Amino acid sequence: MSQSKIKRRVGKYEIGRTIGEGTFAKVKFARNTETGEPVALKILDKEKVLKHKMAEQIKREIATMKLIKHPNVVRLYEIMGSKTKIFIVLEYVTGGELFDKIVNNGRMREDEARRYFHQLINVVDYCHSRGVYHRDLKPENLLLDAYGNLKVSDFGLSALSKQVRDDGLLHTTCGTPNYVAPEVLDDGGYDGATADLWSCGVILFVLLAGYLPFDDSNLMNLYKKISAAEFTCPTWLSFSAMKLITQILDPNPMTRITIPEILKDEWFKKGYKPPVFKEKDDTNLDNVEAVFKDYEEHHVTEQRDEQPTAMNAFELISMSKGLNLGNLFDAEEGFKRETRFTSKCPANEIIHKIEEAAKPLGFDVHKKNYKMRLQNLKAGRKGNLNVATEIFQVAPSLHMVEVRKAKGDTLEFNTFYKSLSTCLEDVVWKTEEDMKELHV
Ligand code: ISQ
Repeated sequence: MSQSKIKRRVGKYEIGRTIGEGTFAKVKFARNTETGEPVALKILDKEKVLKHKMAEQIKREIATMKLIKHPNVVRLYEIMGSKTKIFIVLEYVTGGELFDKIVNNGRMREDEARRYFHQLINVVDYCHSRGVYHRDLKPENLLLDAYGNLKVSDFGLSALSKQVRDDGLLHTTCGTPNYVAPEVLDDGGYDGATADLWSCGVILFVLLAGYLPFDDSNLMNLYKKISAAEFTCPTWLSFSAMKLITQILDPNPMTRITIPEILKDEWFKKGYKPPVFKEKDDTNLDNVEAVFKDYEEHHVTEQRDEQPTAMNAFELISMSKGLNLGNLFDAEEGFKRETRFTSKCPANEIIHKIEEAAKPLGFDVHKKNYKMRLQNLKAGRKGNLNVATEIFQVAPSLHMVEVRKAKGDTLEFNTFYKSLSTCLEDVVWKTEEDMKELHV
């Protein structure tokens, strides 16, 4: 027999496999059931977030991402909250991580690396112009879309410029050490803009060399190498590429090359195209504060959604009257105690209509997934009539509804079914009688 599929849903999103996992968040593939559009759903546990005093940082992340609408940045579409979780709905990109290309194919040709570097600098320039510093630029945050364009993700550690201290500098140390600027490791306070540029320099080096400029199994030695900007360029690097990398990987943030200077650099300028913005703003981000609070009216419903049991054509025929004569007639009374009809309405609508029809007839209605139990409150000839219904999916837009007497008098069941089918006139497509006529 066919099996029913358990699907998890959050609001209008149907949740699929896990595509990423971090300390505070899990990222799952999901699909918008209204539009069919795929999304990446970042799921945060509220309790964990509050326990680690991360709420402010996450609110900041969301506020930051709201400001960022760039073709090379993963878009934030929506944020939702349930009693226990926060859901961040993000653009889904299919090209994997940029650095998987290096892992699989080794270093890149200069033209290819330059194209990604152009896109990265465009993103960083755009973010900085809005007072947003990424502070965690690293390989895992560099994704590719289906066209091979860069998509920078995860602004989890970004900070708005208004959060700087009196000295005008940022003070949090974070990020993977290999990509982190020396002044960030020193923790004497740093400028987010020049620190991000250092990480871009490390990324460019890796694209062109195929390995890291600063690496050591010993963390102290790694810190020393980064602080002294102790790296050697591979022999295959062009002079102009080497010159640019050396100007970016300058351990002194005060003399490090700036974005306006990079835009004028000889190696960088080759084939440079400024970004093209063609944005439609369909984001729904008014409720950032609300999802963190315990306001039930703002909570999205989370459900494990049991789909109607799928049924193939063979199963459908074998359930129909012509082939399956068992249990259809009550031996004592000669009346049917089980019948079926087909419907072209969605399963939820069928359930709603059955409920609407049964209640005025004096039935108490219990629903569980795509099964219902209708209990007559008044006792009949053989006690209270109980009717069980179940919906089976035959095709995406065709359902079969089974209506069965579970308890009580069969004659009463037949009378009930007659009244029910009158109320369901616009739901029923073919009754069992219609189907019997088709068979003979
Ligand atoms: C978008 N698309 C694919 C994977 C992702 C992982 C993390 C954040 C966003 C993503």
